[in-house]
Amino acid sequence: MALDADVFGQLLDTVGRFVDERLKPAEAQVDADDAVPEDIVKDMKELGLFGLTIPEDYGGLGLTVSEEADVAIVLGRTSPAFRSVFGTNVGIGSQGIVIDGTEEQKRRYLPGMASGDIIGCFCLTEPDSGSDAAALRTTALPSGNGYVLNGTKRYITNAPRANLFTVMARTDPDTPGAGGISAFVVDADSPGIRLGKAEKKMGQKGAHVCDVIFEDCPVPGDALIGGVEGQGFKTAMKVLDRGRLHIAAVCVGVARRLIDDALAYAMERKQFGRPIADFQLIQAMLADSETECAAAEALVRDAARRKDAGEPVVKRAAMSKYFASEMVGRVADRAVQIHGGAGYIAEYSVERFYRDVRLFRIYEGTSQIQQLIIAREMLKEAQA
Ligand code: COS
Repeated sequence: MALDADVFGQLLDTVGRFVDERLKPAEAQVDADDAVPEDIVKDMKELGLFGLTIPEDYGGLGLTVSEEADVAIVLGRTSPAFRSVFGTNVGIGSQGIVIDGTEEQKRRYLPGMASGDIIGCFCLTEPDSGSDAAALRTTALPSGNGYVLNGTKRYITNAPRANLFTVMARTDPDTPGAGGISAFVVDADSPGIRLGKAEKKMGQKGAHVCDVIFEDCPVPGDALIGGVEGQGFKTAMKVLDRGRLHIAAVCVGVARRLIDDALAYAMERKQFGRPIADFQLIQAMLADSETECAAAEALVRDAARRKDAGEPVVKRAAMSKYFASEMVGRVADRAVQIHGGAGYIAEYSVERFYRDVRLFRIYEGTSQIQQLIIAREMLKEAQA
């Protein structure tokens, strides 16, 4: 349900102030330390950021997809690592339970996720199964009243801090592909769970990923999401549809920040006796970035509005993620170019953002997977 317009307006203002006054000044330190300070995490909890999309009945704010996009655009104006702290609780780490969980699973986990006391993450990717998610090999074989998990999940965002994993695993090894996959909620302190080493990444320093290894890890029968076997792949895809819209909105916010920084630099920096913003080749780069950012924003907002109206948005979510993530890559590249030599120097935030945005074209489905989904949906529509 949508929030009252005034209440939502206040939320957006508060988040905007938090971004400008609290997060932006800490960006360089977070990048240098590869850690988001705990006092900032505490403030995020107090602001309710962990519970943005969790329904109000379970202690969250229950934002609509359009409202979530608005907030994500504002949050995009600072380092993506900050969003990552609560991003899995807002998106892929909670939505499996929100969308397909039993009432008992919702009551048990969502209030803690909304408050930030439980950090959730999403375990789909494996060493040999990335884009081909239905090829995953982790097994959840029946044992007593429950299951035993075995397998390795790779590059799991927030795993080092997680209390709860949504795990896609094969309950029916004889059924290849999507049909044999089920989804589970697994407490991180269950026996038989080991974390891999923290990976060193190109960017988004302060956001952490590692492997999650399940070795004869017992889970109770009521850990099966929705209580039905064989639905796990579909749960994962539904989660990703919403997640991809969220990431697209973040890309719009980051692009807006990069455009603002590039414009400010171009107006300040003088060459040939004039601000470089006076030169048409610089103006062309600014104009392209501004236009592409506005186009991505329109695409994301339209898809979000349609999703709130109950329309299927598989194609539009993929289009939004594809266009917005590629767009912010181009915008970051131009922002570095406008900064010239300074753009390659770590003191300027465009250097950091250039590295940070590279991930948007990869996670929650690569650009190539989005293209494939878009074209498949087009063919389905044409054949209907
Ligand atoms: N919502 C609901 N159901 C969906 C769906 C969606 N968005 N997408 C697919 N499904 C259903 C299909 O309808 C099909 O159901 P039936 O068997 O009942 O017909 C089932 O799921 C299998 O779908 P499909 O045949 O399309 O699966 P594919 O193996 O061909 O793969 C892609 C689909 C490539 C789209 C999928 O594997 C994918 O998104 N890969 C990228 C994974 C990813 O984003 N990883 C990032 C890591 S997580 S941060």
